[in-house]
Amino acid sequence: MLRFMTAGESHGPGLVTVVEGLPRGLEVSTEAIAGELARRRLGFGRGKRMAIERDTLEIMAGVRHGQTLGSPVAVLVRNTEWPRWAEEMSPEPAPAKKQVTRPRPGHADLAGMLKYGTEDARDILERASARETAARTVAGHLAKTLLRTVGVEVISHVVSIGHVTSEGPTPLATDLPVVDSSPVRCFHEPSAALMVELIQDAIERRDTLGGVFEVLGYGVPAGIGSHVHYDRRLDGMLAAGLMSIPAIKGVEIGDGFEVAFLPGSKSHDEIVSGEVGLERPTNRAGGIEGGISNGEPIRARAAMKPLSTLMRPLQTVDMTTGEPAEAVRERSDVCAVPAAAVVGEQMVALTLASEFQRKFGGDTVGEFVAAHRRYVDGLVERLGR
Ligand code: EPS
Repeated sequence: MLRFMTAGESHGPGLVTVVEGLPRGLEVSTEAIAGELARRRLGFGRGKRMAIERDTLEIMAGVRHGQTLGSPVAVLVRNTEWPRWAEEMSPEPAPAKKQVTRPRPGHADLAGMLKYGTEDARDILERASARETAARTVAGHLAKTLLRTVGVEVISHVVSIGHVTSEGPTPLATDLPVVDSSPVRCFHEPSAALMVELIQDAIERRDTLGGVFEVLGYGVPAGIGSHVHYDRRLDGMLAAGLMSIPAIKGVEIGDGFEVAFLPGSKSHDEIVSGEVGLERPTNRAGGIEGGISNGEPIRARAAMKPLSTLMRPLQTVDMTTGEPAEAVRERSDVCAVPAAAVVGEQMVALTLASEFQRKFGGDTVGEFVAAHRRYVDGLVERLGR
């Protein structure tokens, strides 16, 4: 099993990721991790910080001469903005100069202040910030690297921003560079242009926008996940992973919400005996039946709410005076759906890699790949593929 943990505040000195459970012999490079981090920073509608800050990273443990050792991998991503925040966020004892006392509706601010007994929302918002997803991206990149050794690719694309929905087809794994080159990571250029227009309009109105993204997992064989325990169902684990991304309020697997409006005759994927074994003419189930992958591409969507930091602030209460007030205006993004989609890839990759590890195990990449090969060969034999 693969486990990971992140630590770090948005404006602290840096983010730390520790990933445990990777086999020995996985090829890892600082440059490749940096490439993944750069993908998360893409997207029209992100704030000023993304333009001025760099993600400088250092592998601190678990890798030698470009390969994992089998020990925990630790990576540090420094916040290059730290010098500007060194006093405000200092770990040394000192009173805070400016407290954030006007919680933003929709943000973790108020609930966190109540939970932790503080009148300074900075203690909450620093960790609730989506900056943390940079650390997850490091872990997700390692998970993807492991999955690639057995031919699995995880990609994402933006399906909608606000009321604009993509008219395009579902991208294949090889289409990822095209998706990444879109300013909103949408696979249909005319729809992308409309999304950019809508975000531009939101910038001018000093508002924010949410949307929906889809994550696709290609090359996942049948048999990942389980129907026997509620907490080992692949759909449940994917939903939890995606829902854990900041600002995500809805998740569906395959045609999830749509089939709830249809009869059974139009909701399932019939099984036919084709030329190369069993085939499914459709994939409404999103590659998962009964909590187990069925060999079709994994398809999961997540809905992101509009970000709760508005430059035209919503009504709130000042927690020190109890008086009505305007919510605090922290620097933020107008739309972060393209970035969230990249984070969605990481959560799906981490979930899949963990389940692959559970099924195929091994202390070395060689053992992992061999166990996967044996299993897939067995499937091919049984299905006549
Ligand atoms: C974020 C607010 C902005 C974003 C940040 C997430 O931060 P700042 O207030 O420092 O400009 O830039 O995202 C990142 C730093 C990142 O790396 O994704 C928030 O409120 O969640």
